[in-house]
Amino acid sequence: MTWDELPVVVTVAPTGAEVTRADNPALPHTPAEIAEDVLACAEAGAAVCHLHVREEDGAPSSRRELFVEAIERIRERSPIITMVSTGGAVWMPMEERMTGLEAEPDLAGVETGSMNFGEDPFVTVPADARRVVERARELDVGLEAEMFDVGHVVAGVRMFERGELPAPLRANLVFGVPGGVDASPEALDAMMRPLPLGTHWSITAVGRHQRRMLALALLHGAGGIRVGFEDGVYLRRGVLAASNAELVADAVGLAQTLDRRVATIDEARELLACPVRVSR
Ligand code: KMH
Ligand code: ZN
Repeated sequence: MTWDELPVVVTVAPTGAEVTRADNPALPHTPAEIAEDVLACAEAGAAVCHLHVREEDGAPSSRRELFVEAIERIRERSPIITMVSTGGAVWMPMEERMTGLEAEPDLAGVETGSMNFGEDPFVTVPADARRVVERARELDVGLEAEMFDVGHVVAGVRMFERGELPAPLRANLVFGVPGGVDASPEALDAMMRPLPLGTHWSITAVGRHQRRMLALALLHGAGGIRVGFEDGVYLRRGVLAASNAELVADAVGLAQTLDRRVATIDEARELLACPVRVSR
C-alpha cells in the first residue's frame, strides 16, 4: 500500500486535562457525557478516542472508576478504539497518571520524555515510561508513544529498538505545545526523521497552525490525525466548535479534500494491530 492509499485514522481527544467549560461550554465532564460525545464522534468518522476523565465539577481526575465507567459506556454502544492517557495533568504523580490502564482500554498513551508544559514541568523519566509499558503489557493494553519534541521521538525509538516498547511502534507527534516542538514544516521533518519504517504515526497540533499542520502531515503520509477539545476548542479562528463531533467532521473533510480516505473502525483496528478485546 502506498502512502496515498493508507486510510487515515481519526482520533478524538474529547476532554484533556487543561481545557475548561469557560473555554468551550460543550466540554464533556462525566463518563456519561464523555461516552455520549465519543459515540457522536464515532458517527462522524473517529476510529480512536483518547480519554482523560473529570470529576462532575470538571476537575481533572485519576479515579479508576471514572475510566471504567466511560469505557464501559462506550463499549456497550460502539467498537471505537479506546485509549487512555497516562500523561494525565501536570500536577498528577505517576501512580495517578497510570490508573486509566486498570480500566483495560485497547490502547494507552506513554510519554517518552520530559518537557515544560507551558509554565509547568511535565516530567516522565525513562523509569516512569518503563513502568507504564510494563503494566500495559501485564494487562494486554497496546501503547502509543506521545512525543512532544525531537528528543522524545529519539528516546521512544531507542526504547522500541531495545524491545522496551513493544511492536508495533505507534507514535503520536505533538506540535505547538509551549515548551515542546513548534508547529512548522521544519519541525514536522525533524520529528519524522527518527521514525523507523513501518511506524504508524499520527499528528496532533495545538494553536493557530493546527489545521495547516494536520494538512501538511496528511500530505507527508501521516497514518492518523487527532482533534478534539483537548487540542483546540475552535473550528476556525474566532469560531468555537459546537462539539467534538463537529471537529471530527471537519478533520474528516480535511483528509478527504486532500484525497486521503478515512479509516473505518475495523480498518483502524487492523492498521493499529488492535483487535477487539475479549473480556476476561
Ligand atoms: N495534560 C497534559 C499534561 C497525554 O495525554 O498523553 C498531558 C497530556 C498528554 O494530555
Ligand atoms: Zn491527552
